[in-house]
Amino acid sequence: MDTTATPAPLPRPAAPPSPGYSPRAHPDYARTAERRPWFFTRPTAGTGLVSWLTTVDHKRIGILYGISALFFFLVGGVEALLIRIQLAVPNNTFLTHAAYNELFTMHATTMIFLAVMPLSTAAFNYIMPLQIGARDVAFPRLNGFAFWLFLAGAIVLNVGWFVRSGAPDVGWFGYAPLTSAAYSNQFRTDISTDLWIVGLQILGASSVIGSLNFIVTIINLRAPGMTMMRLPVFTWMTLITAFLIILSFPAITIALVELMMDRGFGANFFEVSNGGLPILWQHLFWIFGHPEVYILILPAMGIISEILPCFSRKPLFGYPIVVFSGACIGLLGFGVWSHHMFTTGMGTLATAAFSLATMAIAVPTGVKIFNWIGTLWGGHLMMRTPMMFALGFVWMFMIGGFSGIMHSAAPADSQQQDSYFVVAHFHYVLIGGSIFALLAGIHYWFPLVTGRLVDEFWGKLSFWVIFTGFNVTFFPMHFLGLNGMPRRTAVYDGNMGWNTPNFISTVGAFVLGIGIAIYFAALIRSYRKGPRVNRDPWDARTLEWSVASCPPPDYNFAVTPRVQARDAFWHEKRNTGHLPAHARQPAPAAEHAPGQTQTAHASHDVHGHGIHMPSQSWFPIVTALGILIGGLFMANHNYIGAIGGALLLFAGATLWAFEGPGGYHVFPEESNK
Ligand code: HEM
Ligand SMILES: [Cu+2]
Repeated sequence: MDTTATPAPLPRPAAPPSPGYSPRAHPDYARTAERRPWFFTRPTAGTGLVSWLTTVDHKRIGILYGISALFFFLVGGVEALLIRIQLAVPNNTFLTHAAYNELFTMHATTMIFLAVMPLSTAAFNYIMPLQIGARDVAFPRLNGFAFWLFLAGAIVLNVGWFVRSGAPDVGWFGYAPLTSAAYSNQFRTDISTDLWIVGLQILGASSVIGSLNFIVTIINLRAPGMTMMRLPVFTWMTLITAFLIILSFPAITIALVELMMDRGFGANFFEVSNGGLPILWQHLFWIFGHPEVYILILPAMGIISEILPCFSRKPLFGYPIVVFSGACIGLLGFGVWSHHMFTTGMGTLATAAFSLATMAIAVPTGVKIFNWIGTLWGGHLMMRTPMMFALGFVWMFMIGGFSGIMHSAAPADSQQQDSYFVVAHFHYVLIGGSIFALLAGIHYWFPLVTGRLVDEFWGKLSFWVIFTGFNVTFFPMHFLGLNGMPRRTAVYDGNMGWNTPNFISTVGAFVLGIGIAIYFAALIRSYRKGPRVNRDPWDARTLEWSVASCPPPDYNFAVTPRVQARDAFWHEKRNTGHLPAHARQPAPAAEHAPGQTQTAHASHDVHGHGIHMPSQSWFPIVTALGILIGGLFMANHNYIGAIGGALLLFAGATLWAFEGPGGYHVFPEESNK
């Protein structure tokens, strides 16, 4: 099918008699409502709590993800500061060993699953559909469900702080046999490991559901003319990340089910005294765990690949290479999991093979870095805050990459393994990489989402404080590691020579914390009284900036964009001096013809027919509530309660299925006034 051809213009009928925005007033809505029992009435609140609980709009769901993720980012940050206080001086008694274990477990789990991943998901949700010129994701209610499920998983993981047996304390890697019944569940009184198992399962389900939605959206809902090789890089990285999620999460799902069987029902997968294999846990965990680190970094690479060209006033250097190296990283990421297991005694052949495969990943990663530098080269650099964070990303991600290559050599890793050197490495990639890119992205897209610019002075100040604090915290850890300081221990002796670097590191952590506080203060301040922007403040390249206003209207685009080239929006602004057709005022609308199918709408909306919008729904949140209740009872080994939760889940899903398609129409030229 030739998607680039422009269809012949249709005659334009007169303006519609029906009002623009009120779904209640629409004849379609009235007709469906009278035939249906009350519980099938689709909620219509446009503002207020109910509108957020029942929303199916990808932009609102993106905001929900973003705000929850930022909240958990702060929680994880406080946990980190507590850990750093404990390690500031030798033989400290600020924390008990038990509390320390809970803190480092929850810090890692929170940062990975409840902060970085959902922050990326927030951007996938808000930005990706706009970048491809779509009205929403493919399955809007499923999208809402994925968010509520995420929140349910986050709650299950964190309720441990408020119950007697405490928060999960087995490490985010949950190594068997530490997690087995014998070590952490002797008399069925300790539910913290069960909270960890159930919480991760729920989060996994949420991620897989969300990813399937993104994949279908990117494959099916691209604007006419947007071929795969014209896709913005951020959308490409969304697609690759989504594939990594659906291919890697099944491994940990299986591992967690086996662990649950071991603990709850006396199965024997991992208990070595009964003939089980603890190493099986490590394989299953890292088959998930290594791709997971690319799930954290690929969206960041996508964000950087949008920001650097925009603020260099140049197209991305080597677009196809950036895309293919991203796919390469994704594929290779599945073949290197055992580099986390060099010291388990896998045998020389396996060790050598995984060592080589791991080194190979540095190639596509390095290629990307050269492309970013090529983009900057000769560019007209605009040093605004998003650019500062993006440049910080490139520099610190390189440092993290170098130490990564260092422990890809098995002999070196057998020394570095479980030392602070590894802690330094992955914080350079996770904070210097993922978090810096996400902070850059928040500044970059803030005007799109809120209609206001962030104050440059406070933005830049926060960058320098964060940058300084981060390096002061983590750079000394390389030396602590090389001097033999082990990771995951609560105390150390005073005459090991580790005192000064540890103290410096703790001071740095507080500087970093202050920087983050300044960053958030700047956001909140700008949200209230930052200068307003109408549209496209950065003179950007991609379609999300071609919307008629900031924030974009509910329906995103009054007229579906048509794409002739990569960076078409940018070229059109340059070459013709005006905005592309879809970005200008929408055409007058036609009267809505009752009885038309949704597909007919989709193909006709261009001709002023009105835009078909999905209705809100209660059932995603009801279904997720069933999973939350069931999950909490499950973790508590209360199987009657768990069945109760499952029944609510079943009821929610069934009603959801029979709720019907819903939907209403919007007439942009009315609502734009
Ligand atoms: C050039 C690319 C990279 C290479 C060669 C590399 C290599 C490695 C290796 C060999 C280990 C095992 C260290 C050990 O013995 O414990 C490791 C650990 C780790 N890496 Fe990377 N890595 C790279 C990039 C990344 C990225 C992009 C992330 C995340 C965004 C990441 C996050 C982690 C984490 C969290 C651990 C610690 C896992 C644990 O708990 O033991 N790495 N890396
Ligand atoms: Cu790995």
